Amino acid sequence: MQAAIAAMAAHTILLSASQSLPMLYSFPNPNPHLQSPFLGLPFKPSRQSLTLAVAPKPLSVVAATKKAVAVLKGNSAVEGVVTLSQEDDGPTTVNVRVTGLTPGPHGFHLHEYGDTTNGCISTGAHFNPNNMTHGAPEDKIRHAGDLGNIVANAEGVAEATIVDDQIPLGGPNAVVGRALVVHELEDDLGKGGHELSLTTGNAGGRLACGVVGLTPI
Ligand SMILES: [Cu+2]
Ligand SMILES: [Zn+2]
Repeated sequence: MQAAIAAMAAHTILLSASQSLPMLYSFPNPNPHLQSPFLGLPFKPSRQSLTLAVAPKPLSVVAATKKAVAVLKGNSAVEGVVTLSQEDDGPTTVNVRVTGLTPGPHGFHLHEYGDTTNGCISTGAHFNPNNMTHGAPEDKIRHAGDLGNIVANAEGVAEATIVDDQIPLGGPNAVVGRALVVHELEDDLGKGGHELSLTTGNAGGRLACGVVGLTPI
């Protein structure tokens, strides 16, 4: 499963969890025999295989799951909860629900600092450990924090599931302690030709933000 997710594009935005689950998790296997460790060969117990079976090896490998959450708030009616989870060194799955938005797309980024001393302004610029210019999540040249847009429906609710490999919850580029920000306007993904396109996507003001913090698994 992890491999299947990792094999997908570096970044996938799916509009809702209910849509995403079948896409992410149903990969029909046309030939279940291929899953056999013996690849269809007749299995004859032998002294060698017996030895292998009892050879000392590390205790069962337990997947290292990390989970985090950000509670988004600001100076307006916009608020939300974002959960992040990562298995081992795989991509991070981000589940987003933000309410109180104007209908339509809103830029959604991981900003550098988890500092909300001066509201969302003090979260700094987009998280950019590789010194790139602003782009779309699927671009090679992008800030690590560029998560594209979330889209609010007529009720002002935006729900999305984002799978991205540049926002790990551990290691040198961990995003824990940084902040997620939802913006007033659509992120032009670096392609709008505005003077801010290559830095912020010209996504306008910061409506709400929240610091990413670890949660129990
Ligand atoms: Cu932003
Ligand atoms: Zn950016």
